[in-house]
Amino acid sequence: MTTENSAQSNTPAAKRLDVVIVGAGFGGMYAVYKFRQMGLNFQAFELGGDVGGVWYWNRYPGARCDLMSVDYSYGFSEEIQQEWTWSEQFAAQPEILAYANFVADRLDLRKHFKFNTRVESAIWNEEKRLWEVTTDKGERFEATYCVMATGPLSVPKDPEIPGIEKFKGRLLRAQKWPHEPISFEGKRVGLIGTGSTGIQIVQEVGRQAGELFVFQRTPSFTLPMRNNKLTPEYVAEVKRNYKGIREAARNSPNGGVRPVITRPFFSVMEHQRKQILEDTWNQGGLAFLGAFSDLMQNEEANEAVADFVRSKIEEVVNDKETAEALKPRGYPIFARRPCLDTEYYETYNLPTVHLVNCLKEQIVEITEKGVRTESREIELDILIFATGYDALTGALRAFNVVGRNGLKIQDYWKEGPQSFLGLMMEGFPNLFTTAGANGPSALANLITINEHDVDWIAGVIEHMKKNDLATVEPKKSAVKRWMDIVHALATRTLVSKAKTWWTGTNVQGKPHGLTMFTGGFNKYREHCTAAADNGYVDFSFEPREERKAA
Ligand code: NA7
Repeated sequence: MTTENSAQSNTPAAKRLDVVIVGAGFGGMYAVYKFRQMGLNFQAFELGGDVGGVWYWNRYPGARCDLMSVDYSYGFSEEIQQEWTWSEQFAAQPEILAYANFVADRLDLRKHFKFNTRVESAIWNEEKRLWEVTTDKGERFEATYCVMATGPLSVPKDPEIPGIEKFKGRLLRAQKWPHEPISFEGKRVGLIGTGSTGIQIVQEVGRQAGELFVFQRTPSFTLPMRNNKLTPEYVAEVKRNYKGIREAARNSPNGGVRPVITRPFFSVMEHQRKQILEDTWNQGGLAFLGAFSDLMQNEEANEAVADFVRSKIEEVVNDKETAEALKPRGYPIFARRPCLDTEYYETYNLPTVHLVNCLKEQIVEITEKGVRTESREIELDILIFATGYDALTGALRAFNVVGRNGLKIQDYWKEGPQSFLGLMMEGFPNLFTTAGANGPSALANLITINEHDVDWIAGVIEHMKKNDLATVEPKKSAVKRWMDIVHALATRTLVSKAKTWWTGTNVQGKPHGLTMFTGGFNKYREHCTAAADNGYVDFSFEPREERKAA
């Protein structure tokens, strides 16, 4: 056995922990709470200055969650759900961040985090059977377990356009928005990207800016959100019924209380289909999403619904050419994350809002003054990037995670992410991911998933403590079986047919393919429960004693 030799070098001695937690989003916050309840010795880290994860960083105007607030909140604490009151059906970023802060204060979580701290590496020490973790502050830790609550959307991606550094105006990134208010009044503003983020920005900035130029490459389908202020009567009903609401969420495919319909599109007559689409469109986005059961399997049904949405765009947008450019074509509706908007298409009727169709007029470069397309240079005071993320795998690949025998995560994931249940990887003992890339992840309610995953991880740690086990990792066969399930399900859905961050096609050089579990959160939960209830037979454990004797 080697001994700690830090005395010989100037490196500070590593602090010994049970668990290192990375991330102060909803996963990391709950992990801190849970592990404290379990009496574990842990330290949590966060690059941002406070709690909230993606909601800490994403402060752009219009940022809002497209899941209902009563869903997109913790269910583990009756006190918290009774004490906190949402003001809107779909909460905006400031309210979600206020909620994260409320939880952190109420449960006194902040003291467990080192904020403004980047974890640089996590390297498995085979001899000591623990993770050696270093930070950008030069600190060193040794932990039995690592919990990576690093989130699916935490590594921003700039557009691959030359000249970004030349721009002399103000460059803003939606995913790392400044904390101070930004005035767009009288300004010429450019926005690149029309995913959920870009759409939310257009609605707000389009009404404030002197002029807004929206650079759109692929149009997204977006549905009316029809947000509501919550009445005291409704809030009282929800609070009385939270138990049932959470139970329903845990047993639903989305991890939330979206309508689940068993009615296939062609099971009803044409005039009835049209009426259902009209009615659900008028009710708002979530109802429309749940109108029919087979839209992600039946291409013909999907195309009919896409046509319906295109006809709505035509009804709203006055300028024919703009309306045509805004109509998404060439990929199934809902294969890119459907956005929920508030008068997005109406914004294009303002004389100050201009759509630049990059499919016809490609961006060539970013210049000192603005954006040069194939046909003109558009001068700008402010340029906003809403160009998305190196999603799902970006955060873990961004730092040095090295498992057994020097196995780097970048190599293990060379062909795309693989794991058992999105929770653990072979060769990376005692390392867990929450809302991992092979779970339901971005396809379901991330708070529900995070709570579930932390509880499951806590179960494994309890099991190991009880049985005096030192290490756990999934068997190769289990990883293979899970990835076969994930891939088989992926072939059954039209989701794979669009180029999106869901399939990794938005980042150059990234392996392509749908690697999230598309079977629904409820099914995912069943798989995870079975993997524990069967005595963890899909995992290899090393007993503590064996090594002592060796
Ligand atoms: P998305 O959905 O990945 O959208 C990014 C957008 O940026 C998308 O419209 C891209 O067009 C566009 N983009 C990227 N690079 C370029 C270049 N070079 N030129 C023009 N347009 C470009 O990210 P979001 O932040 O909107 O949403 C991510 C998730 O956050 C969302 O799904 C919710 O879950 C919350 P492209 O499609 O590549 O043609």
